[in-house]
Amino acid sequence: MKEQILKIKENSIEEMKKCNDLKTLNDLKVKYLGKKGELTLVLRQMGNIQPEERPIIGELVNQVRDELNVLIEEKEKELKREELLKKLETENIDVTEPSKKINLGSLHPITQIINEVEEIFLGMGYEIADGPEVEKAIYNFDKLNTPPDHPARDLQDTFYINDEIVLRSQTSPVQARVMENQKPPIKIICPGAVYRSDSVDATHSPVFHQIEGLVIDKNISMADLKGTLEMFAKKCLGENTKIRFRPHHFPFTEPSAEADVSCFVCGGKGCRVCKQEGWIELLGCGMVHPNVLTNCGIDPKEYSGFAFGFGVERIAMAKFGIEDMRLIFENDVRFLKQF
Ligand code: 2U9
Repeated sequence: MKEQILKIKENSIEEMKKCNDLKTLNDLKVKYLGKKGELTLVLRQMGNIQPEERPIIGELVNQVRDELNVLIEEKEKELKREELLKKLETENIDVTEPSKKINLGSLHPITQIINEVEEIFLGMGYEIADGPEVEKAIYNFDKLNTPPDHPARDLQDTFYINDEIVLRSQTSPVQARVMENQKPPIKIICPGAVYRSDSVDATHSPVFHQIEGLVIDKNISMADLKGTLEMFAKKCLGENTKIRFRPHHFPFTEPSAEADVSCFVCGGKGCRVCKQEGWIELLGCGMVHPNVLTNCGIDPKEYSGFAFGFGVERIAMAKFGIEDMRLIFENDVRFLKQF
């Protein structure tokens, strides 16, 4: 049996020398060392030999198997190296071949407007504040001087989760939360999605975006509000933009106003965008109502402030010439790729 084992070793080494590809090498491994390989079969015949010979034969088989394993491993490394060298010699990469075209996306027009407005106000020293979209009615209405019988609180206008929780109908609750948690001076803008129970049409959507701003400090006056908004309008819509204020009413500001800007398409002469008026309604604003300051833990005798707010979709529609708000939310790539 010893001779048989040594013969197997001799044969396998001989065959391995001739082998020059990985597939044949693997076949050789199976042939000699596999489950039904020649060396394994020798072990199965151990029953036929003298018991005292068994350990000697067993050790010899193990020794031969270890040697073969080492040789196979070395041969494998050698063949792999040869294969790689052959590949490097034969495969050429054409670095001048045009690459596959990658379709780059772009920022959604609403995101573009929000980014642009953020940049302008960051430049004026404002911070950006964020808050929950599912909000307590207390923050969305009560603290903002909007009593339970106010029409804005009607089920027809606001999405209620239950009696106390709503989908925020404005980003003002973010400002109320900041006022509660931060001592003045406060200078923030709050961009984000808001929800109102409106049917979808060319100018309405149950979800839209707002940017609201708030400044609270000592001696803040209507002059600061006007100067800030004029600066903003010029930076956002062009240096020649004019701004005008019309009296208005909001429960959270007193006095309140709506601000219009001279049409940035025709410069005020009258065109399709401004509906021949020369002016475009931009935003709502006012001096923060003393009740709101008190409700949010700020003493109205010591501090005053102004606030403003606008709908991002309306600005995007005017600026990009979009005539139907539904296009903004449908996310049709043919529409979006124009921006
Ligand atoms: C606090 C106090 C006052 C935010 C303001 C407006 C005026 C306003 C609307 C314009 C169109 C929103 O998208 S829209 O429907 N907003 O006119 N918003 S003053 O006033 C605040 C906010 C927070 C604590």
